[in-house]
Amino acid sequence: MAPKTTADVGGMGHSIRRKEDPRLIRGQGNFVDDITLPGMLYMDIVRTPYAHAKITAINSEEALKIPGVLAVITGADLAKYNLHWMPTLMSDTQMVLPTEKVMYQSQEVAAVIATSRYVAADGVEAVSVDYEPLPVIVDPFKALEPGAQVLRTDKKDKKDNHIFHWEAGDRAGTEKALKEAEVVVSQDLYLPRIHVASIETCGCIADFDKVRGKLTVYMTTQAPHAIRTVFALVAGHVGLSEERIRIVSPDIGGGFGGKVPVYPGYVIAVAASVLIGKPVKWIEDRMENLQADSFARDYHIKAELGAKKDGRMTALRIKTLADHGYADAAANPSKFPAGLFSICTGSYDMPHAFVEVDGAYTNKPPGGVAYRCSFRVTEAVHAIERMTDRLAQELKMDPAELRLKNFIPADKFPYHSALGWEYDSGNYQAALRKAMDKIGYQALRKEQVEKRKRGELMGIGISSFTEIVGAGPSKHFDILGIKMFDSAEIRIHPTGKATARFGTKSQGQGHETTYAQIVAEELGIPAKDVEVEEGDTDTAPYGLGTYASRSTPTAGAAGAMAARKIREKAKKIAAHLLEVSEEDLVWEPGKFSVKGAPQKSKTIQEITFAAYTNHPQGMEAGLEAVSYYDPPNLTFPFGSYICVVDIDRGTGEVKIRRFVAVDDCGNIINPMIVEGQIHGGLTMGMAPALLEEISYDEGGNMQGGSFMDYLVPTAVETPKWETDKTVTPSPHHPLGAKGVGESATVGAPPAIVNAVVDALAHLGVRHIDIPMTPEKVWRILKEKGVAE
Ligand code: MCN
Ligand code: CUN
Repeated sequence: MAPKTTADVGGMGHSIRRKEDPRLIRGQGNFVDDITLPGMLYMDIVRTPYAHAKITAINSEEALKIPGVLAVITGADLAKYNLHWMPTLMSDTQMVLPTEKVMYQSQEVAAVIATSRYVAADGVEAVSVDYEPLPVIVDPFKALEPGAQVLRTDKKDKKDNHIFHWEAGDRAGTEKALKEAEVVVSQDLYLPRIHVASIETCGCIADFDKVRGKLTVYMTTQAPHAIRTVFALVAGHVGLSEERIRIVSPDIGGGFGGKVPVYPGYVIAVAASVLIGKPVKWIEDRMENLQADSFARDYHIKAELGAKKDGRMTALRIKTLADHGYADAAANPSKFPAGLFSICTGSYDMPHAFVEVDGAYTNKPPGGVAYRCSFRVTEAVHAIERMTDRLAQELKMDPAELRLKNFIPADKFPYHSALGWEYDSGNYQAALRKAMDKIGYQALRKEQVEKRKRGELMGIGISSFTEIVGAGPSKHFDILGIKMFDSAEIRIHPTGKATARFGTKSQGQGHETTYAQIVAEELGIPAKDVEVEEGDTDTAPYGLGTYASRSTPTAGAAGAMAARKIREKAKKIAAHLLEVSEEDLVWEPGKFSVKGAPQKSKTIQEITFAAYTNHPQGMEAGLEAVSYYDPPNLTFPFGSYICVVDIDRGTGEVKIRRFVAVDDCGNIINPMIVEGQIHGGLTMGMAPALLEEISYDEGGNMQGGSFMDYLVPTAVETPKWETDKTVTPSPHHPLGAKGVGESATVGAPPAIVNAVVDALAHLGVRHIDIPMTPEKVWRILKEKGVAE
């Protein structure tokens, strides 16, 4: 689709350079830790080495002797104000600071407030805590065994470690279809705990102004307004009502879902600032970040897929056990304790499906947070794309052919899935065919046959994923009762420039650029003249924030709708200026002209000036609009990825030789930004497939709590991604756009696993759990007698 606007205007479809980059690449960004306030104090946190223990004493005496240490805050101090527990986004409860026992290794035990960061750290060393260790549960299956020790003793009536049961689909119908299926493949899959490890850790500055009774919190949050509401709900009883709270998210160095929840550190810093009356800064160090927050996945999946002998899929059944750690602090919409996992029928026309998920408590940090996942869609896509390959192997069919046979046909959209979703639009065949052509699929298969004869291990893996992003619609989606919509407010200033504010918050996605392009597209005001603001609750309209690739589907749509309201008013002013009726005007980006007399026209800038200097009698002055957009449906971006791997028989190392990613996110606002999102997402998809994992030993000790053990990919490990696209607009989004930010992370891992399993299939390998580290792969090679 050719852009409607000129390059100077820079509306949709132009790869204009990111407006935020000049400051970010010059080191002139403004992150929380860059902010210094007069009289600011520093907080550091005492953490437990035990995964489960009673606290018998906390001794702060020595710490308080250190010059510069002003206070040591404990759970008992917070309990006086009933602030020692807080609600999680899933309506569970989580400790701010413990009063009785700790539940996971590295949990917060006390906080030291001091005049400098260094003194605060010395204070932490000097606090001594006495613990009485308790038995530890790290295995969610054991947690659910009858007679297992009950972990949440704080909950009066809790008799087990079961958090929730959730299911979707037709249990009986699926059971019957599986019984009648000519082939059934079943597989256990484990998606381990992983951590987003964004460049910037979490942190905040809490600044309570005693005189005005107003709290300002600069914080690393993806959802400033929702956080403000949560703060007001938690601390309203001590006088912090919502109009007196201002949350400011300045520049954020990566969120990836990890910056959605409220972590104890934020709340302690707020309590400290209110109690002491001075600004308090808390910035996590890398180890704290890796050990205590932002954990995703930890899904134990059992999947069964039934089909006819010719490969036609007939039924899917999935049973999952989710390890949530000691509290269900997942960031999901309230009615969806397993997120949007029920997208697990994927891109296939599946007649019957049933899925159930149970959540369990263990002695681990709260899990299920997020990792570029669109609310558990990564897990769902992993399951169905692995199962599809399992089926292909079973039937000795080509996995591409099996997919093409089962895809929802392009003419069946909007498509109603067996698990209750209405897919808005799609053309899965086109995306897969494009990827196959680009990578030269048939030639690669021939090459593989040749290589196998020579004993070389080469594999080709496909993933044809369907994403589900853009929550709302508000009738189904809320967080703690707050409906999920999003917002935009556009003000056009007399000289024709604009300020546009949104309820979302970029953490690196480039909203300052792409939102400006949306305004440019709709009003013809050059994107460079549109200043985009997000993240300050005192100025931005209320919105639910940026996660689940929802910004384009919700706030982006709100931006278009607000701009259209402005255009309506601009039309009235243009009619007045040109002395014609509105019906006689035609719009082209940037100006209204008179039908049949194109030389008679008014530019948007002339109209804007008139809105403040020469507006029609009886019309209000000014040119601005707000839109709160409640999407009628989610958007369903999709794609087909093909990965080629070579496996080193000496080391077990998996080398990604080629990776072709064909994505479809409907109409694109900025192609360069979308490509960047996909590149980053692919690397973040490769990471858990090959490298990243956090596990715990029997004692609840974390393995992988530093960058020595937790392997984040660098440019060295990253292959050259080859991207391409198809464009299937969303029929209900005002710009035809779908979200894209998480597509690649969601779609990539199974393509890589499928490729590795494909390389080893002739040896009888059917499945490998991620991460497929060299050691794990080498052990398989050894077992199969092909290691060199
Ligand atoms: N875009 C576009 N055309 C489309 C769709 C999107 O030009 N059809 C552009 C958007 O305008 C936006 C970007 O692509 O600039 C991503 O848009 P969208 O898919 O709507 O996702 P969000 O803006 O809501 O971003 C959230 C998403 C999520 S949930 C995670 S996790 C993630 C991701 O974005 N975290 C990121 N990408 C990230 N990228 C960076 N640099 N940092 C993070 O923390
Ligand atoms: Cu699931 S990570 Mo993103 O939704 O912020």
